[in-house]
Amino acid sequence: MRTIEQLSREHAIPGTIDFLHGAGDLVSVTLKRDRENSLDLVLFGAQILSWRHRGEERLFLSKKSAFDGKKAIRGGVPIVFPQFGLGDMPAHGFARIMNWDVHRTARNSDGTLVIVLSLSANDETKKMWGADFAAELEYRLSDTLTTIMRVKNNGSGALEFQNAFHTYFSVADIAHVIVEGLSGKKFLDSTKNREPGTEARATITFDAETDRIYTDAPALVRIVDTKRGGSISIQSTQCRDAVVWNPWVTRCAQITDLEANDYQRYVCIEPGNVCEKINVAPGATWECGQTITCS
Ligand code: TA6
Repeated sequence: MRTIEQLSREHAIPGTIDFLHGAGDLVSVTLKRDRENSLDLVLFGAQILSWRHRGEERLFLSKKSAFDGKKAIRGGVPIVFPQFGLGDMPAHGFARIMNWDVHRTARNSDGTLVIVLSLSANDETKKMWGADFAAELEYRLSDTLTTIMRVKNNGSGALEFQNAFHTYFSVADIAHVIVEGLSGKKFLDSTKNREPGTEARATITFDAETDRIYTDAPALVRIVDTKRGGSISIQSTQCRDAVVWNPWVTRCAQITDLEANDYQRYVCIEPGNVCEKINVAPGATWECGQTITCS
């Protein structure tokens, strides 16, 4: 892994894209458009930890999260890949617990700040997943936040995986949050062993543990925060599913890196490909993405 000095020399745009020692001494990167609009991420997990949009923090990050470079960080935008949930690999795959490299940074002529991170098959990933892959995450910060994930199959056989952008959106109070766009959609209820159902409500509200995989998800889902005011739109591409997760009281108390009341402070909306695996042919590159807009 390259040092902060090397990364700064090769990729910093001083005062705009800077590399520093972050929480737990993890290598972190700040993309700063101005005093009120910035993005903080760490190379461990290629994980966004903070997005300040017009002076307001838009993401939830647990105060109890470990920043030890081993355990997944609780909050921000964990990247789920190549496995969703439990399975042969660590929970939600290994992308969120590996150190990613910096491929390039840029400040485009329209002021958009860009960082591209990369992770390729190596001895560590091969112990968990035999596949020969090269993954890239491109973050674009303008007045919106865009993430693009690309996965190339460098092997000679099929490459199959699941993925999701597991974004923890900060909300004023979950009891005053409405999620729009999923009415009439089919889902699997993960609190009931993935029992299938169809969303009968016009909008989703929260008064109990919610953990659903919407399997015919639309490209646009909106969070309306009636207490804070305003809304957040999540526009995705090449994501067939969208997970909606809030642990509520009992499940929250069981998650050791959350405080008892943290369930009130976030909702996860997670566009991805969870039910059916993505299949990438040898030599081909697949991509998906999400753009988050606050109003
Ligand atoms: O995406 C929803 C979910 O899979 C939930 O079932 C829930 O447990 C959550 O992710 C958090 O998983 P984690 O492995 O980060 O504790």
